[in-house]
Amino acid sequence: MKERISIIGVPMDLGQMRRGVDMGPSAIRYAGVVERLEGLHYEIEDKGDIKIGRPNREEESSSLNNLRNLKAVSEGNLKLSEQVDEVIKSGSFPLVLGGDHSIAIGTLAGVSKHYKELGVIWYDAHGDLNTGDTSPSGNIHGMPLAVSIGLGDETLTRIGGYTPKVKPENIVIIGARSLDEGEKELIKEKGIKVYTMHEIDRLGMTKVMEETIQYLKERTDGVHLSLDLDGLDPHDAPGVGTPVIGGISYRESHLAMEMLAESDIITSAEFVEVNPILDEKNKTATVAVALMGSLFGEKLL
Ligand code: B3U
Ligand code: MN
Ligand code: MN
Repeated sequence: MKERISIIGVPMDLGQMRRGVDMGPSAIRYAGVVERLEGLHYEIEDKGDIKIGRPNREEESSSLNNLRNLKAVSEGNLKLSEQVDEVIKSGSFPLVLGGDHSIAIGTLAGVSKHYKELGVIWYDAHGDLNTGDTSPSGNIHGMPLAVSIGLGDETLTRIGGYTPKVKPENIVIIGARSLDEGEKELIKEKGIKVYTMHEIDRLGMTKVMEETIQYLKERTDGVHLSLDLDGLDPHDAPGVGTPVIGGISYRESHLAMEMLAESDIITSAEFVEVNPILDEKNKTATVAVALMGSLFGEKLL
């Protein structure tokens, strides 16, 4: 792991319908992310928040090709990709705070320039593998993984000037339990590795992480962790826009982060979908910060 971590906040709420997730970066800062990581002896640079434009009334009410707020989402992601790129060039570890999951489009556009075989761990209740054609909602936060493998609207897939960002065989999805039909087909067609809740229950998180780490070590030269807090059970992370019961527990998630820290494979990370308006006393942001602690090497003893 690098010695310097650069935090980038992305107050994006336009990739979905519930307001409040734009306050995620503030909630995570308030929960003490800087202090927590400084306590682990990292040098922390907080780069503040990316400015996200507001769509005008007309843009907000119309949705071109089933892609809500396409213009503002793509512009925000372009800015994010440039910042992430700069952070990596400066020798620092990019830690991106969301915001809804549409921001993974920009993060991956910035990260993937630096790796030949970028790996991605997608920790999420959802697949986020929709395109405008398959999406039931038109919400771009349900599309970023599809975009990163080159599927969907060019405005999104071409951010950073190249596509795709990631190969399907370099992706591991963990925690899936709400997949749309089009996403299931795509997973099969592209051979994406998925540990649904069924496999997590059956194998246990230890085995799931051992296999994931081994799989990615064999084929990648850098791994991005994209952690959607709705991957966790809503009991442990209630402050998310689309909670799905039967999720990964707080303890399993800590174990997963600790095993990633031990493996030393993670080269960038983002924590997304924290919505303080839907939360209980900032619990979800607090959980996010605790998981970051484990990811960056915090130990119980
Ligand atoms: N798959 C659905 C729901 C969804 C995706 N991501 C979240 N919810 N958070 C969709 O709208 O694409
Ligand atoms: Mn997601
Ligand atoms: Mn999700």
